Amino acid sequence: MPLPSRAIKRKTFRFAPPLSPLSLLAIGFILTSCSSAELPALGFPRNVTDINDRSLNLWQGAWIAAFVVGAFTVGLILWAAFKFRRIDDDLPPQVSYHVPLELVYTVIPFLIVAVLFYFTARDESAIIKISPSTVAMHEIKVNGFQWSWQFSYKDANDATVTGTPKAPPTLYVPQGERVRLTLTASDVVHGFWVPAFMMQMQNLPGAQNQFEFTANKLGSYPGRCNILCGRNHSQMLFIVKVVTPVEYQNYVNSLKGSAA
Ligand SMILES: [Cu+2]
Repeated sequence: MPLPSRAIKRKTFRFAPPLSPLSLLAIGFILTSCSSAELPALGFPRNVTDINDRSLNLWQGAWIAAFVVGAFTVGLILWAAFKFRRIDDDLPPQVSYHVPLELVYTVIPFLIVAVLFYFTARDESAIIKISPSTVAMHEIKVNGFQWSWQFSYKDANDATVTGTPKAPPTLYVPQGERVRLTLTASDVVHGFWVPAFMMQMQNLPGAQNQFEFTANKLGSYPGRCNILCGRNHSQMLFIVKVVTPVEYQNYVNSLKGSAA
């Protein structure tokens, strides 16, 4: 059916672009007070542990891929919007079942997912790899319960520190030495999460999960439960304190002393 003909009035207008991507980026950095040294990390906490070191490339690569795909998509949208904008009342050629085109837009997303999957699986399996028993290791058990955490240090003959929602516990780890955490739960599923380490793993009742890390930077890093585990989930806080090996040894000795 032909479209009702009607005169199209061409309005003259000036295209005032909103903020350009570059100026948006600049405003973003000013608002987040991101320095030029931090810029390549794109908000990623660098060098806190060896886990961060490994996942930094994955993080940067994922952002670059997202920027490229985003820019390409916006470019295509703008190109189509301007090139094929309504000029007259004639219908443009109607295309359906364009097999080559449909193959292209099926294969490209598949390739994107495959590449992201490959790099994610490669880094994840390296991060959760457990060292052979010959490697020197500080072993600490991390038990989650409603509503806090228990840290048991093998170095202190399994002396245990138990936190409460009002007095969140502190997990001490030595700088530059390998630490293995064994995660368990007393009641329901909890999630051990230290945002600055870029690492989280679940505490499962009746099962053990493990991961290892070497902390590079001294400091205190907040941690929390990241699995909604019940009413007081939000109070399941803790601190990870990276201290010098000597301070760690003193702490462990003090635990042994108080347990004796
Ligand atoms: Cu929890």
